[in-house]
Amino acid sequence: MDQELNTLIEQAREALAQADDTAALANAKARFLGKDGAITQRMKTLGKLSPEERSQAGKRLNETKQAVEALVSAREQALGQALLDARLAQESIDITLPGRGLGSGGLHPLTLTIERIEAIFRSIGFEVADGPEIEEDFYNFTALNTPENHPARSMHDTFYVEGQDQHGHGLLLRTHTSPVQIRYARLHKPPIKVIAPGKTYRVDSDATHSPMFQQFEGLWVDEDISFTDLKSVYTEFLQRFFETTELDVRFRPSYFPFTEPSAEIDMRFHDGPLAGRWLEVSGSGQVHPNVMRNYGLDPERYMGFAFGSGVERLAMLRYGVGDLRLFYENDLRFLAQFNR
Ligand code: 2NM
Repeated sequence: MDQELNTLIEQAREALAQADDTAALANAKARFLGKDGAITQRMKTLGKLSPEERSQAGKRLNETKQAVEALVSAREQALGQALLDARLAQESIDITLPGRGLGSGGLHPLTLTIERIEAIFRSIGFEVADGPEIEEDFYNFTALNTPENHPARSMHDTFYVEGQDQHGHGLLLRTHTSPVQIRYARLHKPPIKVIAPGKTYRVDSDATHSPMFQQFEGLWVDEDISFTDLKSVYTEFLQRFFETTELDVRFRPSYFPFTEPSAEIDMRFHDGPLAGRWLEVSGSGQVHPNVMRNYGLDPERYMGFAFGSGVERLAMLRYGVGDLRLFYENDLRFLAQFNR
């Protein structure tokens, strides 16, 4: 009997040593201590023995059971420690690696572009003005000589805001920054030299149009100026913006309700990847007499020149960006390139 139980303990020791995960360990444990396990089976046979034999055999069997239980818990501990060691080794942190750094952040390429535009125009005597993005119908269209039935006023082109302001005026998201110039011109005496950069909104969305885009419009009102002043200012701006005098500028007749005559401004690089191609960069013109009257100024006395350009378009040309949408996707791999 003793010999048999010693063999049982040795078998358990061996089975447990071979169990190298929790499932195998549970199986091995069940083989000896489970409901049908070797030790449990023997417990059940004790009842057939005489009282003296039973006490003796029971004592021996209990000792055996305790020995096996001790083996099981030792194995459980060893295995648990091994699993923990493996996890720690796998999830360990190499503290000798260099840190990721604080990531100092930077300005958006369109913000950098607007700052650049502002600096150039300030240096040639222009002020920078801004105004509301939710604008009154009057400042956005009516004051700019845009008739009631003009297509730009349709729901297909303009985002209208529900309700009215406290004076009963219809509201919309400004479609250009010209209303800022109306507001500015009504508060200042000529000579007026101002640019109005900022966000504008139109119902439009594809590879070259975003429903929100940024513009800067310029206005110069004085007594003795002519179209040549507009030409020289804008040409100077382009040369400074692109950091080269190796470019041509042309004014091509066009139409805007708020200017007469009106012109598109095209430019052409002499060198580089875009060399030789005319690129449209701005609209422009002489301020329409009706608009001049809405400034509160006499069109017989004052001349005005205005232009309106897209910030995204100029930034794309300057940085060689092929898709407008990159500016608005907030992908850091794109944005980080402008802050090095
Ligand atoms: C453009 C093209 C031509 C423009 C006109 C005015 C104002 F207020 F003086 F009437 N501001 N901006 C203008 C003129 C804008 O954008 C394509």
